[in-house]
Amino acid sequence: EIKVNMISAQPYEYNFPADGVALLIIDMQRDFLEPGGFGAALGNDVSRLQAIAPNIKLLLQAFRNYRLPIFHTQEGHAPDLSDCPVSKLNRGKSQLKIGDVGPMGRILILGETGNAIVPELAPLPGEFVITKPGKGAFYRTNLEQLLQQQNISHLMITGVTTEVCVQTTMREANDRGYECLLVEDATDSYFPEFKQATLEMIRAQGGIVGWTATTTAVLQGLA
Ligand code: TIU
Repeated sequence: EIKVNMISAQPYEYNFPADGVALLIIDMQRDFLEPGGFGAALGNDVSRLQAIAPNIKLLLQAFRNYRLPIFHTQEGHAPDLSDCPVSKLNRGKSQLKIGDVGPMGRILILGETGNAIVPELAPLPGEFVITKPGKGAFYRTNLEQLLQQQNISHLMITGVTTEVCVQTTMREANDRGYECLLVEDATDSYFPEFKQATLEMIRAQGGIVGWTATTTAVLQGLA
């Protein structure tokens, strides 16, 4: 008999099968959280994003303790930029473009210092790491195939930034039939008002894209 767990969430309670849930951590890489990376190159104050790392760490530890599947993603491009559309390369007015050399190595290039996941959330062996060229984690990746192989139907989503890679990924997952919950205090944006708007638009209309809940509520529901 499969245990069904319940989380106190918005717009209403979120039920998930204990053997069908995965943690998805989006792009908690130095590029977006530390000075000198892609986020800073786009003109953002990156300091506010670091505050969510302790909550993601709590979720990571819980999923590790319960031996539940964990997926980390990293946004980045091949060194020859063959997977980067010209439109993305040219976008914006920043001095440093994708592929240029910055203080943490080449901007948004796989394997560079800035591309690494922050040390406190570093993946362990056995956890999945998905590198992705786009904002959504399903575009040009094997994420859907891996989720199907693991019989995962429910996703707890965390990471940065709420209205860009997190929201794109959650919408992609929702269209593919996954029941998604965005953890409110384990995601953030450079723009607090965009984060708030994203939470509201996800759970509006009876949960048109999914659910939101706090880290505490998720940890209680997992127990
Ligand atoms: N710029 C911004 O807010 N985000 C990104 O470019 N990528 C992710 O959200 N990971």
